[in-house]
Amino acid sequence: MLTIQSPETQPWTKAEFEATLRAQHQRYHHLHPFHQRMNAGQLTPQEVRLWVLNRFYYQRSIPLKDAAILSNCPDREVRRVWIDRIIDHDGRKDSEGGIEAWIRLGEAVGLSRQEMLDDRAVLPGVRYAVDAYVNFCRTRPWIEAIASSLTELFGPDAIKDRLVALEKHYSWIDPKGFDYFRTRLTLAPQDARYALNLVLQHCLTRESQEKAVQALIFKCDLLWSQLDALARGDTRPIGK
Ligand code: AHQ
Repeated sequence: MLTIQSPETQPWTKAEFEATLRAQHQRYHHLHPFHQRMNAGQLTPQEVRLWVLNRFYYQRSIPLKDAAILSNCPDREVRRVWIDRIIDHDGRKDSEGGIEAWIRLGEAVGLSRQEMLDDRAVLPGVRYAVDAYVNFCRTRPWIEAIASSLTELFGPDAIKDRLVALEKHYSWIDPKGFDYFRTRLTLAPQDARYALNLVLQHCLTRESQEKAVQALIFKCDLLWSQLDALARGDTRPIGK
């Protein structure tokens, strides 16, 4: 029997689907007032340290969410590629990895390694956003979790602008501390391209396409809410 699909249920073409994913750029955290203030050189050293310390909780959670995606993904070809993301952050014998590079960023802004690794300093709003991301990747189908990583379509331009601003306005920070961002400028576009192709290739029904877009919106919102918490600062009666 011929089933006529209505415009609301008909799958998007690949071009329409990709355009809908890329349209979420308008929700990306480069537009958040905190990042806008950072790029304008208006953050105090204390605000920079708060950002570096709290973003570190996000960075060191990335391998956990990527390992969750691996554990849910039955496709060996995908796992063989995706596993590199864990190594990019955790490092291995011959490479320090992004987590170590972020600790060096912490030291460059005046935080000790011990402070960076002290979970108690993480703001509640940051912790809950990051933990929500890890749990999303643990509990949702692997392709939806991969779709949530597509914020990296927007990352490189934001990091490029940030790097220029940090070097221009924050001369009190040793620029070697920014090595992490320089590495992302190479890795993020590769990661985003691979993830986008997987999502376009696997989400062929309108329902799966819309779930992929919702996963990307969810991720934009969690990145946004981290910065909302940072903009408010530590309002707890007892800091740790
Ligand atoms: O440094 C970042 C990073 O390693 C990742 C992994 C990726 C993912 O899998 O969700 N997202 C991401 C991001 C990183 N840096 C953020 C920034 O603004 O510095 C951007 C963030 C992202 O866009 O998701």
